[in-house]
Amino acid sequence: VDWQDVSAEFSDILYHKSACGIAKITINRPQVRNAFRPLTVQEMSTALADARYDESIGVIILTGAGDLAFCSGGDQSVRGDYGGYQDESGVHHLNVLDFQRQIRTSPKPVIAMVAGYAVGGGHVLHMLCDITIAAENAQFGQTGPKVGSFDGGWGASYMARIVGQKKAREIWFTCRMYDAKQALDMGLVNTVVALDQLEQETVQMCHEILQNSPMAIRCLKAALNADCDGQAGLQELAGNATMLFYMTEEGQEGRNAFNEKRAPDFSRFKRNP
Ligand code: 2NE
Repeated sequence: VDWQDVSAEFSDILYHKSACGIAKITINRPQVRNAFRPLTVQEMSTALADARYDESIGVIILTGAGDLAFCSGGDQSVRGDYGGYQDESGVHHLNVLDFQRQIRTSPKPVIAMVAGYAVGGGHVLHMLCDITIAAENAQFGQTGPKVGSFDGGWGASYMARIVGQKKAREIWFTCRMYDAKQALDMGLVNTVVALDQLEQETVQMCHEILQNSPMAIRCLKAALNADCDGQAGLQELAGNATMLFYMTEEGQEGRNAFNEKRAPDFSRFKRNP
């Protein structure tokens, strides 16, 4: 892939785009196994929003720099005593939870490309991605109960949807690590590939997705989310229905009638069975 580096404004991440429609967000803190601090999350969020609004982009890859880790979760060295991770000015954040929502509601598929450790909050991030491609050296697990933390949101409930209630409890209660093969067997990842093939295989998956209807994929993602996400999921799915309705002559007749100060005439529109 002919990646164009568009990272200029960032310090904790790298941000690349390809002419073929892929954006790649790379957590670039390999010295701490790509743990995120508030700034890291803020930058990932800015990049993901950019990819969402860039019409040339159809798929987004989320990954970590180097071969040793995708992401090791929240940076424990800046975890404060007042409910979050401290930024430069001492304000405490759990902004990764907002970023989780952003991945979830991105109408463009987000693919986790995992080499090495995906643990703690990093494990939850890969789970929230639509698809995970793992290298053979990948290791997965939660560490919260060991380090005095937990994610009882999607980190628990969505995990249980993926691996089942018994396994989710084992993963959280024991803080065991699982290799790529075990993760594949649990349905936590889509495929396992050789480390030196990781990006190639991920890009291949992106190309396959890019050939398909963006609207169909967008609606399918919202529908799959809606099954798990309660009223927020329904809102997302219904928003797509509204978007499609606005694109129809029937929807436009209502707007036109209002703007032209006349009664709407819906008589020419069929009532489909
Ligand atoms: C990731 C893991 C298993 C890697 O082990 P290993 O043996 O390959 O590396 P090592 O030596 O542990 O780590 C290398 C360097 O990275 C730092 C380490 O302190 C070490 O630094 P130096 O000794 O070289 O100076 N490092 C690694 N992970 C870090 C982290 N998360 N924060 C700060 N520094 C980190 C192993 O390192 C590990 O288990 N890491 C901790 C994983 C963890 O507990 N993450 C936090 C979970 S809680 C969370 O993410 C969270 C949440 O639950 C809810 C909301 C938001 C966040």
